[in-house]
This record gives sequence, C-alpha cells and structure tokens, in this order.
Amino acid sequence: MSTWYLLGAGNMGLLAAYYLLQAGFPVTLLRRDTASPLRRRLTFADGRPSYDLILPVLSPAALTEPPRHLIVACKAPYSATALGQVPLTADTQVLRLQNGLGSLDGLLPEGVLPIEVVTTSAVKQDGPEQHQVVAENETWMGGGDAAPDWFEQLSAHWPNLSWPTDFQHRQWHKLVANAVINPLTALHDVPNGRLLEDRELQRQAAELCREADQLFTALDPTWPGDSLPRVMAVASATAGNTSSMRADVRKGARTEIDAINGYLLRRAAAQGLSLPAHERIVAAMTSET
Ligand code: KPL
Repeated sequence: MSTWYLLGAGNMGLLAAYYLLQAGFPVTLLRRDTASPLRRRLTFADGRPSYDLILPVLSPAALTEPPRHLIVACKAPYSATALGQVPLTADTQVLRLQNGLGSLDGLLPEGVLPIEVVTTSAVKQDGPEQHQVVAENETWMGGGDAAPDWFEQLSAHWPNLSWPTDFQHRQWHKLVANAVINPLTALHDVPNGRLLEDRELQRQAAELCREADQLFTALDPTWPGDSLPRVMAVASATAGNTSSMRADVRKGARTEIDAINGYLLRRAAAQGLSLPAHERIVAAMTSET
C-alpha cells in the first residue's frame, strides 16, 4: 500500500493522519527536522481512550520519487514553502486540508487539481505534545468527478466523512463562515460567540455576508444566499472558541486572510464586482499583522 505523505502536523493534519492509520494506510510526515519520529497524544472529548500517534518523518529532499498521495495540511500562507522541495507529478493525488480557497493555485503541476477537504470537526492543542479531538462533525471531500478508489476504505474509519454532490456549496458556506467570524474575532480579540452579542459586529457580519452572497449568486444562480443565519449558527455552535485567525494574531503568526477574504476579492474582481466590506477587513488585518 503506498504511503501518504503529510505536510503540516497541526490539529487537522494530525486528525487526518489518525484516521488514515486507522484505515490501514501508512503515513509519513514530511519535514526538515528528521531527528526523531513525531509523537503526539490524541485525547477524545467523548471519553475514548487516548491514542499515541507516532509518525515516521522524512525530509522532502530525501524523497526518491514523487509521492502518490500528499496531504497539504499546513496553514495556507506556508503552502509554497512547504511544497517547495516536494517532487510532484501529474499522478500525485493531493488532498488539501486548509482554510480558505485557492492556496495551491499555481503550485501544482499542470492538470493536477487537489481533492478539497472541508471539515467542521474540532481539535485543539492542549499540551506541548497533546491534542484533544473535541468534536467529530461532518467532513466533506470533493473537487473531482468521482470519489477515488481509497475513499470507501477511509470513510469506514473517518466518522461522518462523505463525498457530497453539492460539495461546492458546502465549501463556500465554510468559506463565508471563515470570512466573517475569523477576521472580526481576530481584530476585536473576542471569542466567536461575541458576534451574537455585539450590535456593531452583527452589522459588519451582515455586510460581509451580503457581499459574499452577491458574489456567489453571480457565480452560481442556485446559491441559496442565506449566509447570515448560517454564519450566526456557526458562531453560536462555536461560541466559546478562539477562531484560528484570532489565535494566529495572538501568537504573531501569519494569518489566512489572503486565502479567505483575499480569495473572495480575487473572484469578485474577475466578475467585475467590488466587495468594499471585505476590502476594508483585509486592509485592517494587513495593518494588524
Ligand atoms: O473554522 C473556524 C476557524 O476558527 O478557523 C471557525 C468555524 C470560525 C470556528 O472557530
């Protein structure tokens, strides 16, 4: 069975590695530091026994042939650096497990379209080498015509994983949630639930949703255009959470603003549309970091 190579051992990369191992697929982490294997303890909020995840590591420069399967789970702004040394061919199957959209555009060989992964599962780091799987919600894959041959085996071990026919709408819904909740909570340094309480944040959320709906309706007339209630439902379900962008700002890391709101602006420009609220929030985030 061919090895799955992983770029990015953050919360989501580790979760994917765990399910792949459960399904019997070997996983190797690609990173420069190959001194020792990666060891992380996964704990489960539902009380399941913890799991000690051990991944062999390999330097990308040591790959003797292009990987057959590659998971890109690093944060979007680090994609070019992470992929830099990995040899890829038109036969490499790339799984993109990142927030935002378009972060691999121009980085893959001609004709390679990544399989996109969108998850509403939640994992948090709760120690230097320990991560807690907080919720195993729905995960959707798509981006190709049909599910690949390994999908059935993986979905038997990855809870609530599916290959839906309306994948693009689900991906756009997640993108809008990230385009609204992430920068607003990062700029105001508040948990997600504050969007439900603060009038000014609600006004800005409504404006951002309206503009996103305008764009997606232009791209696809079947888009439901109901982003505001959906985004508020996500804010409510994750009320106590620190969004990933707020967490990035707090630790001085690069944020995913370009892959999220920046992506919306690029798609809008190609349609001849302007999205002033998204422009303002990108500018505010850019001056913040
Ligand atoms: O995906 C998220 C993120 O923080 O990146 C949300 C849905 C906003 C949950 O925190």
